[in-house]
Amino acid sequence: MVLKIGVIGTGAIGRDHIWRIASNLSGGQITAVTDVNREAAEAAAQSFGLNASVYADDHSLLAEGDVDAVLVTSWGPAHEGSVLAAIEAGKYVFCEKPLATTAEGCRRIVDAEIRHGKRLVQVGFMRRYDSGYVQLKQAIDERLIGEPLMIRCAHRNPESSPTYTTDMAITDTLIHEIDVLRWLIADDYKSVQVSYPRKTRHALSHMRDPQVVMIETQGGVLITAEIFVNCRYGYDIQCEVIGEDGIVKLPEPSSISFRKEATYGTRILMDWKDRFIEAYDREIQDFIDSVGRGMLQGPTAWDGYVAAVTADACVKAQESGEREEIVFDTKPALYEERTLSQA
Ligand code: NAI
Ligand code: ISE
Repeated sequence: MVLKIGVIGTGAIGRDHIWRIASNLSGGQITAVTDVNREAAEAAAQSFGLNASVYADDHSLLAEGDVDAVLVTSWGPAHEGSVLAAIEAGKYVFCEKPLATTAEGCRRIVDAEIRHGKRLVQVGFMRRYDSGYVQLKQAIDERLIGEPLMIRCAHRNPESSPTYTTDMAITDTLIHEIDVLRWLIADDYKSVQVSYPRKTRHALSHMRDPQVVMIETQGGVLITAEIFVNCRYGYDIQCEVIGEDGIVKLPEPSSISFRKEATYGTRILMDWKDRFIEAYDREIQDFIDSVGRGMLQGPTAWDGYVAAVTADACVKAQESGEREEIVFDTKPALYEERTLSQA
């Protein structure tokens, strides 16, 4: 059976997911699209020979479109409304991060899903599908390094856009580490503190960049995460877990090495789209397959909620300079079962 999919938001990642469903993946067909930018929606509807229907907004797409599921790939502030409307319509929904821009918004989605009585929502935390992180998790679960004690990571982007602000380093960027690290070590967060080193001359005047976030987990693991969104040299994701008996490190993306002009080197990717291309393929394929089986197994709305609560505490710590507590509601029973990529 082919899953009929509607896309809400046909910007960069919306078009990227449309391309992968049309070209790389199996079992899915884009039948409907919408975007507040009608021209963008119309162009996407005709891309890759799709001939999908264009709708004025998410509500009309959900009500009139021939869709079994939707991808929410619009701007973050629009996610909550579209996800709630999809749940209301009883449709499966894949939502790009952030699930909602506030913890309260994520909680409303969790509550709507609980009222529906079944998981309908998968959040786009694609790193859980990256083969490097999967290998790290396997090594930790097999106790290769004993108990994890510390994690050191870095999230570096070559440059940030003029609309990017200091808090977005948390809500837009670090949010990936916030999700993948708790999944990696099966632990939750307890507190956070943020420090700023000297500012790079490449950052715009309204921004602090880089920054260092220190998170303590409930199990006592200390995470140090550097976020540097104007590093210039490349898109670079680093993660190293230091345990009682050894260290495991995220592999570098595979690439040829070269010898030229007295240099031995290798290229560094510049774009998130390329760095995690296989992970995006796997997460969307998993969504299509799981909907087909009637049971989602990817990152949950609860994971979206936990990430938002943690991000809120990180932003508070950015502002206060103090150590801030991270406090979650009790995990609802709907999210208790442990599946493939759930924490
Ligand atoms: P973008 O700005 O390129 O595209 C967003 C699109 O959504 C635009 O075409 C805009 O017109 C449309 N839009 C806004 N409000 C809408 C609404 N109410 N209904 C329908 N369409 C609406 O942004 P981009 O980079 O594609 O990001 C979209 C989302 O994906 C963001 O939440 C972002 O954080 C997330 N993202 C995730 C990545 C990942 O690594 N998982 C990578 C890049 C983005
Ligand atoms: C972007 O929205 C993403 O999700 C990328 O994965 C991240 O590296 C980047 O910093 C964000 O702006």
